[in-house]
Amino acid sequence: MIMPEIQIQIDLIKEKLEKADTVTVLTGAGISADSGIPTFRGTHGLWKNHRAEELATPAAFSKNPKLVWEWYDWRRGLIASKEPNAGHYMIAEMEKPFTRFHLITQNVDGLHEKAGSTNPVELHGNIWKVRCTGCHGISFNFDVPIKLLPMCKECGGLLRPHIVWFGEPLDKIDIEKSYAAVQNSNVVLIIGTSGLVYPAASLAGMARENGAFVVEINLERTPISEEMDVTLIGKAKDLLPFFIR
Ligand code: BJW
Ligand code: ZN
Repeated sequence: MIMPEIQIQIDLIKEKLEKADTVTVLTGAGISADSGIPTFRGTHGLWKNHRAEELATPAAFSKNPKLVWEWYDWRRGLIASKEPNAGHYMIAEMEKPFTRFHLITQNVDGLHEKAGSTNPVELHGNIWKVRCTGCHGISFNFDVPIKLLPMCKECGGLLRPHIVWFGEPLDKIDIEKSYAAVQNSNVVLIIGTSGLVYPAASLAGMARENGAFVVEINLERTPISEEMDVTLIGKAKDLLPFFIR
């Protein structure tokens, strides 16, 4: 049973999507929460009493690479046991009806591609890739568990997760693609992100300034809700099926 005020919001979003030819979706950890992957913030985001913010930094890795790798190894094991949910599949389905469709994700779990999305921009990297701290070579590594500490086959250097940590720059091409996508979209959907981490959090405002109709789907309002045309409160996996045409 859908509340009438939510139905009005859904109908408005559907109308905007009907008329749109360029659509961008930005996702965060909330889309994968429905697959059983914990989000970063809130009480469920803790790992052995460490907060993600304490582990996902270059300083934490320099100080204690084993601790940081143990956290990533735990997360890789968890992610490997999970499957995409209806939300991921609906987003993959949304690629079809529009002339241009862009998917930007802050997630590193690879579940969008597993659900069939083609070429998502992975703003914060990918947990299945490793990067050498010596020669900077990037490769896939799907070992679960991964042998700690992992070393580079080319130069013997220490490998790190190919993930963007706090204070590190995002890939220039990824960020340019993301800005161009939101600046040229008729509709932008911001799904399951707390809107706390920049520059990803700036994409909603940028979209709105450029005339897009901006929709947020989240369990609760966020610091970027003010920048939205509509905030739909609910689970991504329950709400996204309304927008398939
Ligand atoms: C559901 C749901 C359901 C639950 N359905 N919803 C401007 C202002 C202030 C600060 C900065 C700024 N610009 C840059 C900064 C600094 C910093 C930053 O943003 N800090 C803020 C926290 C204050 N940014 C950076 O450092 C970035 N780098 C940078 O800017 O570099 C500049 C530079 C240039 C040149 C040289 C050097 C530097 C890098 C940011 C990297 C973020 N990395 C992380 C960790 C690595 C990934 C990993 O290990 O997995 O990425 S942090 C973590 O947060 C992770 C996430 O991708 C990211 C975003 O989190 P997300 O996805 O929003 O998850 P949650 O948990 O926060 O929220 C989940 C949401 O889902 C909640 O709202 C729920 O309600 C909802 N939800 N279930 C729908 N079923
Ligand atoms: Zn190397």
